[in-house]
Amino acid sequence: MGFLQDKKILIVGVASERSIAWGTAQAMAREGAKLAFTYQTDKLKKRVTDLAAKTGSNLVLPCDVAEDAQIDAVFQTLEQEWDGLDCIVHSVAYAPREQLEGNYVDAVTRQGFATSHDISAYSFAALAKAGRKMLQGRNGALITMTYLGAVRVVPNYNVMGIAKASLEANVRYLAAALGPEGIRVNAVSAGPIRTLAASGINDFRSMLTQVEAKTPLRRNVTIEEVGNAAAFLCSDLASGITGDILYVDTGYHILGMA
Ligand code: NAD
Ligand code: 0WE
Repeated sequence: MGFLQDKKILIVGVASERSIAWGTAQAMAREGAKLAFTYQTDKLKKRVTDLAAKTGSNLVLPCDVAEDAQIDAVFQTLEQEWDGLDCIVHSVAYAPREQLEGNYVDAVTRQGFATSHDISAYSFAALAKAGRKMLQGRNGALITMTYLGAVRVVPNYNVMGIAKASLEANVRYLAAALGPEGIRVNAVSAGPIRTLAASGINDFRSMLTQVEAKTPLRRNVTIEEVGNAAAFLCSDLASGITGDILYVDTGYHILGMA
């Protein structure tokens, strides 16, 4: 019996077989969870539906997290399918492309700042708000994905770093607000991984090479490793852990000088 046997879990953020959300879904399915998935746009519907099927799931719903109506519709459907929900996995981030290069002060704009915070940070609270009723009374859990750029300066990460800092504070405020209802809230801080969100980032390859050369384990992390940690945080094995950021980055974040 897996450590998530029969838990009902919503996965938000699968875009491809390289997605961190997909590594998480696979780990959770392996441990016995029943999964539902969302996709951002119609372009991704077939891809997500095909991946969901590999985990035995046919619950695949549209959800652009910029739209409250779409978020509400997800939980309306889930309420008809399931008697409750044990976990929501939020694995979503977006900043307009031009925000993610060059000097932060040159790049940042009011609109770029607002959009990146809306999609990458507020959306986690929005899912918590809409999913709250279904998560109550069953030791529910919320998980999100963050990055070291929230707490250290990483060249070109720019406004995404500020949005991830907001997301990490969101983890703590949500944990305090929902703890009395038995709902735990945590984040996994992953090392760099080549996913769709990383494609088109200048010099991403050299980031991976640098990490490999310097980090304690001398290699990059995988979506399977991030997924295993997320599955643990969702499970009753982590019943005493809330409001925390768990680094799954082959140890890179401990370094002061490499
Ligand atoms: P990915 O491209 O596979 O996933 C990003 C997801 O965000 C996609 O599924 C996309 O559809 C979704 N998304 C973007 N805007 C959305 C919107 N408006 N509504 C709904 N969904 C939306 O890339 P990934 O690397 O797996 O990213 C997942 C999470 O992991 C992100 O929060 C990212 O910041 C975080 N993360 C990534 C890395 C990395 O190096 N890849 C490292 C640490 C943390
Ligand atoms: O969180 C991320 C990336 C999130 C992301 C990626 C894109 C690319 C396409 C957000 N918005 C967009 N917008 C797009 O138009 N990561 C942790 C991966 C990442 O991105 C970087 C990194 C790392 C690491 C950008 C600059 C520097 C380092």
